[in-house]
Amino acid sequence: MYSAAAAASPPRRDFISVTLSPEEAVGAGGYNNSKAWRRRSCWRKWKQLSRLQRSVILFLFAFLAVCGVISYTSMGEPWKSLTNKSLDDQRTEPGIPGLKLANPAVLPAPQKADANLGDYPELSPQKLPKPPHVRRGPSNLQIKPPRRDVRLKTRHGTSRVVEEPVQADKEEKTEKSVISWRGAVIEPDQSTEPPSSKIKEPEKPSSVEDVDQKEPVPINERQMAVIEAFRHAWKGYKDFAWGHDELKPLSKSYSEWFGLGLTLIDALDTMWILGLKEEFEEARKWVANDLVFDKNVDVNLFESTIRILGGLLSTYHLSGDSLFLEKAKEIGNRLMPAFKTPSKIPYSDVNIGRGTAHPPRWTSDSTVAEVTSIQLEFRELSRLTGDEKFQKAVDEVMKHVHTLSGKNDGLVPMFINTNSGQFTHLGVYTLGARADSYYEYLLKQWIQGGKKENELLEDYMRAIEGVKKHLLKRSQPKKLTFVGELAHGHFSAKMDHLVCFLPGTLALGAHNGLTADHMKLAEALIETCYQMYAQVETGLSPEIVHFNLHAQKGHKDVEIKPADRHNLLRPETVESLFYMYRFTGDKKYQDWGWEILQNFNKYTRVPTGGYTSINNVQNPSNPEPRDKMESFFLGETLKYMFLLFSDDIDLINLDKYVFNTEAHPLPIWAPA
Ligand code: DMJ
Repeated sequence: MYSAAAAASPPRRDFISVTLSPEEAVGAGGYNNSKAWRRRSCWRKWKQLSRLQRSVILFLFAFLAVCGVISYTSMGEPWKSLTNKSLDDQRTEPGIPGLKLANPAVLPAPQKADANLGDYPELSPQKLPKPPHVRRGPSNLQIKPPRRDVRLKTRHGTSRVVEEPVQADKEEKTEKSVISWRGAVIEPDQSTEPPSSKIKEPEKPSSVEDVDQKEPVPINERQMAVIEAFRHAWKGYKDFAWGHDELKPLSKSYSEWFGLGLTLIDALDTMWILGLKEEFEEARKWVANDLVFDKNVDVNLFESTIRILGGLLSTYHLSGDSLFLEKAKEIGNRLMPAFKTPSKIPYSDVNIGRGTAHPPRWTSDSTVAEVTSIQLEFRELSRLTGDEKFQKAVDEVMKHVHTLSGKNDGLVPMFINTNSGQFTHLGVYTLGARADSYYEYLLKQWIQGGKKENELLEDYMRAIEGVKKHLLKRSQPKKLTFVGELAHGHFSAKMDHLVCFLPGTLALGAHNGLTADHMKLAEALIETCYQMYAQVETGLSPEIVHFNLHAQKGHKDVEIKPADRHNLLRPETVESLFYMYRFTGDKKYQDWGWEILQNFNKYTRVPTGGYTSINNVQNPSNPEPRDKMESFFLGETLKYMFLLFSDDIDLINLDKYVFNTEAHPLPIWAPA
């Protein structure tokens, strides 16, 4: 039994103590290691040696000492760089105490030019010396460094000097290739040489002249949240859908559309912009080893142009890696059969293995937005390859559409016939599905081509007037300006989420010198697009809304029909928020985007990796996940989020790049 007395008295311990004096120990032949004894014994032994033996030992000591000094000085450098490297590994993200930067953005931490560059060849897109697969980048990203030193800047605000070789003749011959903090290739003057031996020197875009020497802006906390979201999405794709078109995050599987790794290709330049080097390198390996276009598969011309061709071209521009240009050329060539039609208006589908093309089974029509939103990509492909056929084919479509009758004050119908070349289903006008990016590409081609192609501008200006005249109305009770639709003279207050590209496009036009009026309209429309999120229970927009034209008690501006209440993780509103913030600096646009990102995280994030489309934005307790992550979530939505939260106007400078309709930046060409 447990008693209080037993608990109070400490337990008894028995022990024996033994003490030995040093003398006793030695006398007994024991071990004595005292310092004094050791010194006496050594000296006695030294004295017992002959003079010759002592001289030999002294000489050996002197020799070893000299060797030691020499080897210490030669090992110092690697040791120092090793120490620096481990410090770099531990550095934290500026502005976010304690947050370790697992993957530094675009450029690695400063290193000496010659130190440890070969340590991580597979992780470093900006290796020195130049890796075999990276040829020189496109001319628009080549900027001439100062002669003696090249100052490289990282997004973390650090900079380093790469020392150039001392010998002048070596300087001329050595082909150096380093990549700046934003991925632009900085090389000694090579602008007379083409990117690849087979490729004609591309026309220089305007950005050649501008040397970006400003200090970069560090990544902020919201951008880090985007990186985290991207990584989460990528984890799902990598674990369950690697090399396939789309992730099905709930069933932990994938869906195939073209069988071309659509998500992976769409996400390449996003990874580059976000600075996810490891992920980028892994994806690059897949493109190099596993991306095969020689397959008996039907692809949609428009979708594969904007996602695959566009994605490869922009990745080529950002990375300078010729692999992507080679792949772009291949897919470009394989898509060309689509243009072999009686009218030269391309078919919607191409079999990229067989080299045949056809319209959908039920019609010989193509969609207007599809045939008029492939131009930025094919024109750029011609510029890079020197092969005019790509540009000729798509320019012909635009010229033809320019002359067509059936428009309503610049507004186009949704279908065009591939035999007759005429618009069909006349009388229905929308800025949404099937017509949307026609308007976007009028402006963007004009910008891409150096603002010289007047017909494009004319068509764009006329179309915006058409929008104002026929499609603009204001809702009740908040008087939100929205873009409806017109069907045979009847106005419908229906607006697709897709239309939310328009505020961004209008703002881009105003930035490029078009009427300030367009900016006013952009401001009004982006407010509406934001309300399409804010007025909904989950804070996420449905695919389509209907606006109330008459005030009714208890009714909001936005009404949602049961068939329209899904959300596919689409980018258009975030895209426009990005343009609006770039051009106005008004922080409210960043705050709106931040709200949207948080709601994506709340209602569409799948714990095991990936994000999913949902069926019901009106039900926060069960948004009904659809089990699909569209490739544009990584290609567009998260990229525009990251750019929206950035205060760095040089992070894809809008005076140097124009985004295709899938958010892949392509260079603006210099005026002739
Ligand atoms: C993307 O593929 C492109 O943005 C296209 O222009 C419209 N649809 C999706 C995104 O919503």
